Amino acid sequence: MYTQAMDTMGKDREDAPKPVRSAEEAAHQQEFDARIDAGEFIEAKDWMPENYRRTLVRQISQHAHSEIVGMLPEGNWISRAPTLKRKAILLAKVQDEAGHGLYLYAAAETLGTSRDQLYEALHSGKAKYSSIFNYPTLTWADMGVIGWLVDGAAIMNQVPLCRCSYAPYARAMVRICREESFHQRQGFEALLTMMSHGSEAQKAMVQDAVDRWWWPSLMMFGPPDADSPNSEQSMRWGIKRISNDDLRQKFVDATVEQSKLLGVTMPDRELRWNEERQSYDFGVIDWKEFWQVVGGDGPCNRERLAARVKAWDEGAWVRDAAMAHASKQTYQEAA
Ligand code: FAQ
Repeated sequence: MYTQAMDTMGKDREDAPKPVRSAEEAAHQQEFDARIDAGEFIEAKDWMPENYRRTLVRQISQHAHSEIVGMLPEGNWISRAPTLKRKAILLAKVQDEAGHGLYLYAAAETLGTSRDQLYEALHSGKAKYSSIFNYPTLTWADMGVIGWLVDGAAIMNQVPLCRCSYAPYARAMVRICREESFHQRQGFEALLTMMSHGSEAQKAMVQDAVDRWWWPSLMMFGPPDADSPNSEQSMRWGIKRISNDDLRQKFVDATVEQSKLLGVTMPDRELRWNEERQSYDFGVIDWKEFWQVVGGDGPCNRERLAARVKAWDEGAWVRDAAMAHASKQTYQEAA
């Protein structure tokens, strides 16, 4: 059965009959458009077009799911961190990611979608989350490379979201970006330590991790602008401020310079400085691989989803106990 709540997580239903607009609604729309054009922020209680609401629920919930699923590849290494210091840093980072997921679920809830609906969409495989978290973490160097490249790409994409037109999302992003910045630095520092003081085997392990994560990191920014169905409208609404391709290019330009400091090589023979554009040219991304991973057929998609569903099922007794405790308190207060 089709419900409006389900629709908030999907795309516009093109086959649905277009509603007839009242004069009042048309006035609301006009005011909304003027506020967007003036660069104003929209708050949860403000009137907004349904498509704007749906687009935000889609993006914010995908973002929240990415943070929560994104805990899994690194969680895999907490018990195997090489020193107490690295273990403490990794634990803190993974906990931060849980926090980011919670801020984002809360931001999505302000749009009228419940947390249970969002989780249901993730657990049933209907909702998307970032492609990057469907790759395996094979060595300790992957922890450094995730910080450097994955968090680095996340920051590049998320700093403009601090100016997103929907205020609750923008506010969540300010806090998230501050923490992501620490995540990126710890990753770079862990790699620098291995590259400057490590054994030959450790250096080779870092290079191997860079080789495996470079291309998937570039895919994090989404499809090329020409193949991005949501970009144009999202840019017009001020949800996205910089396009997928422009952010990807900024990321390449920043990280290639950082790779020189580390002493690693990006696995791309076509990577070279373009004097005219004052930017790096880079090779062609394997978009077939990207769509395959987004479609649920990446190296770890099934494992990631199964881990989330298992955690949800095994946590049922905690949720039940918390609800029983809360209702007992309410009963006592009322008595
Ligand atoms: N993976 O038309 P567009 C992190 C989908 S957080 C999977 O360009 P849009 C922190 C897209 O949803 C990382 N799907 O879409 C961390 C759409 O499908 P739909 C997550 C992707 O929304 C670090 C379709 O392709 N960050 O890393 C991907 O305008 C370390 C067409 O694409 C965010 O979510 C992808 N990579 O632009 C945690 C940031 N790319 O929904 C742990 C917020 C595209 O129409 C450890 N999101 N798709 O069925 C955004 O900025 C945007 O949503 C984009 C996509 C740029 C991701």
